[in-house]
This record gives sequence, C-alpha cells and structure tokens, in this order.
Amino acid sequence: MIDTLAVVGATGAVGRIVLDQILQRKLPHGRLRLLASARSAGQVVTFGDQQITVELMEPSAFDGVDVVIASTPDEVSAEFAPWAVERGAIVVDESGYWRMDPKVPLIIPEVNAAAIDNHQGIIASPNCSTTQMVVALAPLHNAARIKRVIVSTYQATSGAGLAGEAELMHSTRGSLDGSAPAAKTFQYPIAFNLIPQIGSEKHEGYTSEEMKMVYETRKIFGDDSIDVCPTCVRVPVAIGHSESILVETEKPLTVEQARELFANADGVTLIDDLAGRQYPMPVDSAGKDDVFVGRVRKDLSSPNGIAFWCVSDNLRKGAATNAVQIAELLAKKMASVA
Ligand code: 11C
Repeated sequence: MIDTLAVVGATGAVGRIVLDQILQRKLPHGRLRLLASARSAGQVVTFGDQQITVELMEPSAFDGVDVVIASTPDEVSAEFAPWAVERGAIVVDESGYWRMDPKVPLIIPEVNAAAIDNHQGIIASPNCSTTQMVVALAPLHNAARIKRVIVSTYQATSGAGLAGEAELMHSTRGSLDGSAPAAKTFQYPIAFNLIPQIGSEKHEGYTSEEMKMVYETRKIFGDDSIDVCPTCVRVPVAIGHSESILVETEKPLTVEQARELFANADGVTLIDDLAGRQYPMPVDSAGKDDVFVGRVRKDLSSPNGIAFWCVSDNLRKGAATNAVQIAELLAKKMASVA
C-alpha cells in the first residue's frame, strides 16, 4: 500500500492514462495528490468520484509523499526528482532524463522486475519504442540469447504528446481542404507522409530516439554485447507504435519455437495467421495494455534470424501502464515490510 501517491503531469497525454490505470488496476494507495507546473496548477481533475485540484509543484509539495509517478519533459524531471527524493519519496519517472544513470534502475516489470531492489529513490520507465520491443524480445533472449536486432519503427503522433495528436488531425484536415497548416510539432506536415526523424541527431547519423533503443535495450537486458540497428519513423497514426523487427540469436530458434515463446510470454499477445489475414495493427492495439506480435517468420538471409511485427499502444504499455506496474511493485514491497 502506498500511503500518499503523487502524480506529476496528470493533465498531459500520458498523465491522464496514468490516472485511468491507477483506477482500473486498483493500485493500492491512500491519498492521491496531483502536482504540476504553474500552467496547469489550479485545474480540477476528475478521478473516479473525486474532484482533485492540481497543486503547484514546488520542493515543499513533496513533503509526506511516498511515491511519485511522473510524466514530464526531461528538463522538468531533472529539476523536480531531486526535490522529491530529498524528502523521502520514490519517483517512478517516465522521462528520458534519468534512464541511463547507473544509479537508476530502468524497469519493465515483465522483464527485469528484480532490478528495482537497487533503486536509490528514482526508478525509470523506458522509452515507448524500446519497451514494446524488449517485452517482445525477452522470451527469445531468455531461450536463445539475442546477439543482434535490426528494427524499423512506425511511430504514432501521440508519442509527441497531445500536440502531436492534434497536429495529425489539423494536418489531415488541412491537406484535404487544400489549406495544410505549417508543421509545428513535427519537422514536416505529417498527413499523408512519413518522417524518418524522431528526436535530434545524436550519434553517427542516428537520432536520439534511435540511440534510446540501443542503450536502453542493453541496460534492461544487462547485456552490452547486444547490437541494435534502429530506424525510427513518424507515421500518420494517432495511437500505437508498430515495429518491424529482425532478431539474430546465439542458439537457433525455429519459427514454431519462437511462436510458442511469444504465446507464453507475460504481456505478449500473439496474433499470427497471414492466410486468415490476422496480424496486429495499431487501430486494434489502441486502448490495450499488451504488446501484440505477429508475422513471425524465418529470416531468409541469415541462419539464426527470426523476423516479426510488433504493435503496442505507446501511451499505455509504452508509458502509463508500465509506470503504474512499477508502482505496483513498490506497493507490494511496502506491504511486505509493513
Ligand atoms: C516518440 N518515443 O514517440 C517518443 C516519445 O523518451 O519517453 C517518448 C520519449 C521518451 O516521440
């Protein structure tokens, strides 16, 4: 049981779903407080049958808070997380700021829940595109050890928050009536288009989003020898990231073995019947918590390769659901020492 739970960023695209998930998953908690910057402080948010006023996030706002679930930009997290930790709170952080800090565990509960024991006040939740890939890869890694991954992503506009979702709608309407508005959130108009850039240039021609997939995957699996070659692309889909993944394993896996591993994995739903036209698509994954896998097939170009398609709601398992699952682990630990 978490006596006092605080949600930071509750009015954002992910924060709203965090509140929803706290209710739906019945995260055991006492008082719930909502904290935000001056722009959102004072707003009233409905939570079940309660109306909660958003409080200004300042250092003293964390007095008496046990666990914080935060969904904010990196620079906001850099500032507030130390305030919370100094006051004894544990922060479950969805931003990218703390993920690669060696003192901060980076957790996907289905994959590396035990790493939570090493936290020093901050626990990070991975980037959405990494999370769904790693949930899908975990059963293959456990069975056959992954050596190399080649991944191309097809990422929804809601990955860029409420502004990204709104821009898809404006851009599409504008394109249809011949008055396409200028792109603001994305580099180019997103309607009827694909943009092969998510984030800024980071390393040898790879973007920050792509390098997150490299570094975070290695950290979660605790294996720096895994090679990952990502290409991240923004697509005109509102919710649900899709990924085409080719994985090479040390031990060979047959397609049947891979399918069985996916089918039995925690948090994975296998939908794989090409003849019956059954495969995961973003329209079907939106609003669901699992990672969906399909199109499982042998790599025709290498002996130990398996190719597959992976789709997940980027706002749910990619963000809010994973963070609430981490808070569930904390609630269990708190209950066991009480
Ligand atoms: C996107 N994956 O789709 C990004 C958003 O590090 O949590 C999430 C960024 C992050 O634009």
